[in-house]
Amino acid sequence: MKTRHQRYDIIGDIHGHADTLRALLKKLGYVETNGVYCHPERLVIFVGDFIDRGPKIRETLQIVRAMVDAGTALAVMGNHEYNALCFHTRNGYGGFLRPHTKAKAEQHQATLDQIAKPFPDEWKEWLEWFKTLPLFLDLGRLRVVHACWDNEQIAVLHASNRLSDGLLRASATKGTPEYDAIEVLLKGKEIKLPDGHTFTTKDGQIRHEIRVKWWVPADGRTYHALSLPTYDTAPKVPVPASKSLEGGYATKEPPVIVGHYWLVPAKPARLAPNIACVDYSVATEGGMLVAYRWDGEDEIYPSRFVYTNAIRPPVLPDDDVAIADLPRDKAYAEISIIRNRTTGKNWLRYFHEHHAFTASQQLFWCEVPDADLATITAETARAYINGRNHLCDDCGDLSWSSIPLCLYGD
Ligand SMILES: [Mn+2]
Repeated sequence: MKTRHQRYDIIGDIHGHADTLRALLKKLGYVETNGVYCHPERLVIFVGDFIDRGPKIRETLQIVRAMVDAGTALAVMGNHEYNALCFHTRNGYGGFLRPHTKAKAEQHQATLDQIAKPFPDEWKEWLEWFKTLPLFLDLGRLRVVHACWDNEQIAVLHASNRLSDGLLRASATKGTPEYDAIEVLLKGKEIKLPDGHTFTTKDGQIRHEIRVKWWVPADGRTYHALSLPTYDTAPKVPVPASKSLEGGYATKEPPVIVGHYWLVPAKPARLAPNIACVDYSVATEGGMLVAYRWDGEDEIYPSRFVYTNAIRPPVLPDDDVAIADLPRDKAYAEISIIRNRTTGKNWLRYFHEHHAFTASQQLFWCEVPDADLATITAETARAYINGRNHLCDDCGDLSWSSIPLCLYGD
């Protein structure tokens, strides 16, 4: 008889993109009840990196924590949560475990602006919650960690799978075994380039190390072949024997799902038969939030990735131009299609002065791709808006509307 396994949806780095998270959860069949997303047969596993970068960090944390507290999701720690703990923990020598340099503060700025400064007491609670997140999850036939699975480094933690104050302090000191363990699990493996070689990151920083495909044994392979993602400029000379790369991750071991690697948005693919990354840069232009639906398989199936393109608050400068005024519909609403001269995007504007809801909900907007323009008529406009993202007329922000546009008689 076939054993029934718990089935999981492993969701990649969110970085404050709460609207996109809601859209992905909905696509995966999770329904929100009393603030908690739930699926009748499945659980979510979040790979960490909830904070920094994006516009709705607090809401992201609220969605994730509500699910973890209710038992509809598990979550592991990302390097951004770890860095935040170090940034806000005093080192006992007048400074902090993570120095408050300009570069490090900038990486953390969105979280400082959105939570730490306006809600300092609440922020302390979030930091305490971060400490409850496991550093890795070994579920027997499935493993989840933010960046890299390494049995030797996991052994260093002596079965302690939480960041206690002692482990936090030890791990913040370079040269300790705890430092290496946290680096590897949460940030992945890096190797130093040969002398004279550097590469430049997306942020413009010059680096002397590259991230490597930690599951691949180094034996004889080049820096270029081992780089993750593949750096075209990485030298095509063999990497010298290096302890940190010994062995790789055996293909017979259970599948590992990670986030972290900020992959270039593309159709998600596995990295190896038993390795998948679900981080496709939701916080960058054109990015996506990705999930892997695991049903007990020992190998990653490319068909089981599910993803949503990042939903961003649109720019609404005052250079909109009407390109079509449609006749009023049966509800006698004003309907027009507007093109924004700066962004080149089209918006369907639907205004109904007798709408059943409050004043701010009388005006509905949604984006219209060029290809759909010809399909919109007075008869179809209302149906077109329903089920899409609506713009909130109060704040100009995009919201995944829980109130569909329905009028009396619908
Ligand atoms: Mn990360």
